[in-house]
Amino acid sequence: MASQNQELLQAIAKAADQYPKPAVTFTYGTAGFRTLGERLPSVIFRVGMLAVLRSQRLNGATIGVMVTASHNPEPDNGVKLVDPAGEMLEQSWETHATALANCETTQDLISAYEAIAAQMRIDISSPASVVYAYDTRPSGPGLIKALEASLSAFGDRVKIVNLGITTTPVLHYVVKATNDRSATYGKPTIEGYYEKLAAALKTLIGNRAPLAPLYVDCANGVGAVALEEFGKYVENIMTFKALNTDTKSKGALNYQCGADFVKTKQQLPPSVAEPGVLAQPDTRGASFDGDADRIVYYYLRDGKTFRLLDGDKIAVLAALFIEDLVKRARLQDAIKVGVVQTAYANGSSTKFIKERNIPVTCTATGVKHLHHAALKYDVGVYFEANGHGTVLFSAAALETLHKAKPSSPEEDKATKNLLALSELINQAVGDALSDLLLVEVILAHRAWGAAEWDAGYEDLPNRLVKVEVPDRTIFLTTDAERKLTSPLGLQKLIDEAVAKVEQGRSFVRPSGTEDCVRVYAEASTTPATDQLAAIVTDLVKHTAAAAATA
Ligand code: 16G
Ligand code: MG
Repeated sequence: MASQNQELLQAIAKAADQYPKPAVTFTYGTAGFRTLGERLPSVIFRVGMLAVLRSQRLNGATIGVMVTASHNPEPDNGVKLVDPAGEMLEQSWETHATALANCETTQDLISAYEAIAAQMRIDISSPASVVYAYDTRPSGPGLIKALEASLSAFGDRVKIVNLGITTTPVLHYVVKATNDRSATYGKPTIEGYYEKLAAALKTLIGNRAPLAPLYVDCANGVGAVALEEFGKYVENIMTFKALNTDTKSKGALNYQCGADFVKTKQQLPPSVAEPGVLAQPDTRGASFDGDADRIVYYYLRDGKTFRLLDGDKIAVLAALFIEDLVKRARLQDAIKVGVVQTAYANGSSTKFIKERNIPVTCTATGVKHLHHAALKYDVGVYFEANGHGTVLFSAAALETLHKAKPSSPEEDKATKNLLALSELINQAVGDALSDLLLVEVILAHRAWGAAEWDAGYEDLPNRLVKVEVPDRTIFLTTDAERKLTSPLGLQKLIDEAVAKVEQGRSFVRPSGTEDCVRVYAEASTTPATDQLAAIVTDLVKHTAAAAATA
């Protein structure tokens, strides 16, 4: 075996020589590695090596590799690993990813790789399985070549599946389905996913009238491809009016469109604001982000005023609907619904949910944190305000539903609808497409338009400020990022500023994706919010500058 491993190491080294590391320090952050696409070939090569190790460590379970930079500008790209259950890579492995990515030479790389294998007693010649996909970015195909060069160095020890151009959530689904030994989750293919969603949608819509056509801004990204393909499966039930579907023109991706644009600018993309698009009263639109794992909705109130229906609004809609169904199925003693949010959730949404006796957990920013917290509920509804999210049904909840003995047609129907919802909602990760179907189904069941959905609660005015500081690593948080523990004394000053403002709330956290600190503020009025945001921003700037000169 030793000589076999030597040969393999030589093959890896030879291939790695083709992908030298540029003079850049890489970090596997909240959303994997992300930077200019042209800097990434060596990183992707090494991620391929790590994917194989991870698979080997997990007895050959299939690992996913997704090449995307989501809502970032077109020249950027990124890569992240997907664990066998379709979840984000286990956090302890992020360090290994960072370590491999930063090895300066091939020799260092091979040593670091062997060290990880030795530490975890992994036989590097054992079988592995990797499935990968990429979005529509121009740098994608080149980066995939680097990935393939890495994976093929292992010869036929590694089983490889290339899904081609598809969305992040589709890849997560395929990973989960591939590893599902009971084979109940669905066929492990892109088509399998669409079939599953379409079947669940048909069950849930039943003999209701077809849904109203929906405008979908695809951010000129891979969501356009998914929407077009999926649309064919549900032609009789719903029609999509796809906007921003240009995946070919240079510079179009995420430019003045997409969920991130809408959420951060709090306005319609110019293409959606064109006269006639949302003109009919109560016409809804939705925006995907660049890799279609985020969605926000909107409409024009009274045909004029832009109203955003963000991740918080989706969470509330979903949690209340599911809670209703659980009660109708008379399963409220066995199935507890809970909501997971982050500090960015609008205070009004949290209050609204709590007043309805639904428990709320607050976690740090980033899908993996919300996902893990949601697993603690029988049905865990998790959404970030920015539109990342999904609903997780625990194994116990599914068993309760499968074994339920309904004593009336209404109970039977509610139980079946809950089961269909668990099929409609991506159980691996938030999916803009699956979330869109969830929203549409709920609105159809409630016979609501956007205005009725929006009517539940009124968002508090809020501001998000990006602050560039000399060193963001001095900002340390606790209490799900709601409080600072460092720099010392800053939190007290923020608390004092907040106390002076009606319904005031503000927090400061270092970004996990950019070199900056983010300040969030909300209050009862817009002027008060702006003022609070400005005061806290000043506090942050002064403290950071003082720390830099100290
Ligand atoms: C990443 C996260 C997203 C989070 C954002 C925060 C995933 C897949 N994505 O995009 O959930 O909201 O980072 O960015 O986890 P920030 O740390 O720069 O504020
Ligand atoms: Mg995304």
